[in-house]
Amino acid sequence: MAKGVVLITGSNGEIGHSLVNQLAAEGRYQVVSLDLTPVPDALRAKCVASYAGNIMDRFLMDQIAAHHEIDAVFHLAALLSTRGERDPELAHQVNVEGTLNLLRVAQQQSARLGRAVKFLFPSSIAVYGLPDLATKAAAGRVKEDEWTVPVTMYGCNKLYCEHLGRYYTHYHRQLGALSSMARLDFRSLRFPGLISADTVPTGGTSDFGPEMLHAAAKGEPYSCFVGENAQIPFMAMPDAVTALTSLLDADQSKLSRVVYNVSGFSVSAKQIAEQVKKAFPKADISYKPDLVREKIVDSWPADVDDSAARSDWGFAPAFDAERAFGEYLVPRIRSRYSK
Ligand code: AKB
Repeated sequence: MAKGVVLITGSNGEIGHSLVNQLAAEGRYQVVSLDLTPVPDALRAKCVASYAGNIMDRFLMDQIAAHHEIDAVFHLAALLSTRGERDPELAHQVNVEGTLNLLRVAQQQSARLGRAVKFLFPSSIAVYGLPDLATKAAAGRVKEDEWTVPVTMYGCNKLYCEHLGRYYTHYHRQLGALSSMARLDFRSLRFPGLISADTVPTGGTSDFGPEMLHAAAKGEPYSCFVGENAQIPFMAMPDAVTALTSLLDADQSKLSRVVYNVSGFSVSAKQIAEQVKKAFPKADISYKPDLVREKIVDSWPADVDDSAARSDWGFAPAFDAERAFGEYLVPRIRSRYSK
């Protein structure tokens, strides 16, 4: 039987890189990649086709859909929270209009193939908005339906796109004669901050975690843009990729929601610094909070309740903070920067 085709947007980004590598290693799917900039040759070699272009380009998207019978979309392309605050209207265009364009294509593909195309959407902890630190401390591990009052354009965009996905899955053209088979199958994860050994993120507000680690590994000083008590959950990149592929594989009848919290470990900036200094004792880390970025981090929960993901589709992160730093991040980063 021919392998199914998955389309990955934002394939040049942090998650994209790891996901293309993982899917190529598993060999279960043919990967079609799309990013604004061409993917490097090593990644391109792992794809059946690679496109460089804009997700808002209707013509390009229709062309991709005409050339490939897409079974699943991983729509990773987005402008992150700090970048989004610098240009909110652009963030809305990319994050909302771009997503709508992808949903349109996936819906049409579902109708054409007569089966629901799966649409995997990484949402974010940024959909939450806690008003102050006292409320954050009292809220503890926040559930999916609590405190969804985001304070960033990116958080608003992600929350709205979750609703768009739910709409396309259950109600799209509900007054028309389309059968439910013509609808797509939207599944979303709310990721915490992600830390990868291979890439450093850009444009996010959880970037202080990965930036601190990568700077120390390169022997560079790091001035942290949040105070040492700022705390949010993080996840090691391999767990993020496994979460996406596990949700892709999950039995639809077991899914009680379209959007799931997932978490790895909840740590403060100071606890990240301690892990970094354990591995790199000469790390030069100081704190110079940017009050606006810190306020954004403070509006995100210190941790999330991911029990629905655990019980519905067996989510179980392999890495707590000790294992993430000790067994994945530090060894891999050491070898990366020693080359
Ligand atoms: C960001 O900081 O904007 C992202 C996120 C938490 O979704 N890493």
